[in-house]
Amino acid sequence: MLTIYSDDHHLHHGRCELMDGQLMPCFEMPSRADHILQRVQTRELGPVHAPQDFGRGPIERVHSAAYLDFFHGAWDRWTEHGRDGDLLPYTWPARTLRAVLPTSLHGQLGYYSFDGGAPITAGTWQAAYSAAQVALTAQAEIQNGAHSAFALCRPPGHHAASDLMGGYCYLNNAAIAAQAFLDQGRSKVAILDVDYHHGNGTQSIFYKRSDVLFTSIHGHPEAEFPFFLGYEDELGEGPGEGFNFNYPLAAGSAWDRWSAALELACAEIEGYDADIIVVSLGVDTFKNDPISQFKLDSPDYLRMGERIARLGKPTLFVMEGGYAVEEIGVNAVNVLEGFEGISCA
Ligand code: SP5
Ligand code: ZN
Repeated sequence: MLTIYSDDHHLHHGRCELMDGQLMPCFEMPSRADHILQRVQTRELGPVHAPQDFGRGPIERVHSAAYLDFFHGAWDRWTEHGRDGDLLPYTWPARTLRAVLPTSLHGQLGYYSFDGGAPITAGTWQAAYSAAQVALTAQAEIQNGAHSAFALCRPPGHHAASDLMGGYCYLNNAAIAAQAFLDQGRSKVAILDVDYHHGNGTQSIFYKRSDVLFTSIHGHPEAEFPFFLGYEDELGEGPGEGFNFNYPLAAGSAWDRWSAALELACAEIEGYDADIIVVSLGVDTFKNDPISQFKLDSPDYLRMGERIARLGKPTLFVMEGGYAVEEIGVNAVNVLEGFEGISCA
């Protein structure tokens, strides 16, 4: 399997995130992607290519131009204020307030974000832009006939909505790739989001549409980030009704319960008869993940990849979360090796 990777991810290295009521060192760090790349190479998964640059056009198919302009310019506005540390939002237009766009940097950052987990640093825009190009380049490979490809991107994307950052995410790499497939003539894309957290951004982008089926298996939002989306009764809206499926699971869920949910998601994907599958590949379902509560073990990721392969469709894997840095390479690449039918424990 071909991997697309850019070193630009190193340009994004946040110092702190606001998590569980405290400022904590960022869990989403550059060494995550470094470990995955290393594993891709030691397992000889296949060639590793740099991304092409498709420009801002395909990103604007998913994100609003106003949001992209804000994100692109935010760091310079921050340094013009004489600041140089990470920029974090702190006030959001929650219930009873108005979703107006203020003129102030902090007002605008609140408007364009939903949590304090996505710091903007000097290199965040470039890293996120390159991550989107990584996803688009892997997408183009499949569009040109490959059966599968791996977009090894960071920062991740599935929490980012059309004009919202949060949850370590700025640009929704998987959604951008899914939209590119449609724009290049495919008519049905199924997204399978296996990250531990609900892919609220991806869900919201496609919620009213039937050309993208969204399925997600995740920690129950009653008890887990992002709390405010990802419930079972969210089935899509208008023309999108019946094209959104959430499988929230309790803390402590291991492969038995997780794989039962995967069967349900796969049944929906099979019924939908997608042209293409995009997997939002988070491995924060791992038993030793520092911020998550599922109990998947490394060999389970082989089974995951095998099951996805049995869907029998061209499949784009887009890297999302996973914070057990030492094991992230083994777990992520196990999914890909399972998909390819190469068994390795
Ligand atoms: C892409 C992705 O995986 N983003 C995840 C963002 C999660 N941010 C909030 C984490 C809250 C963790 N709570 C852990 C409780 C541990 N006792
Ligand atoms: Zn996650």
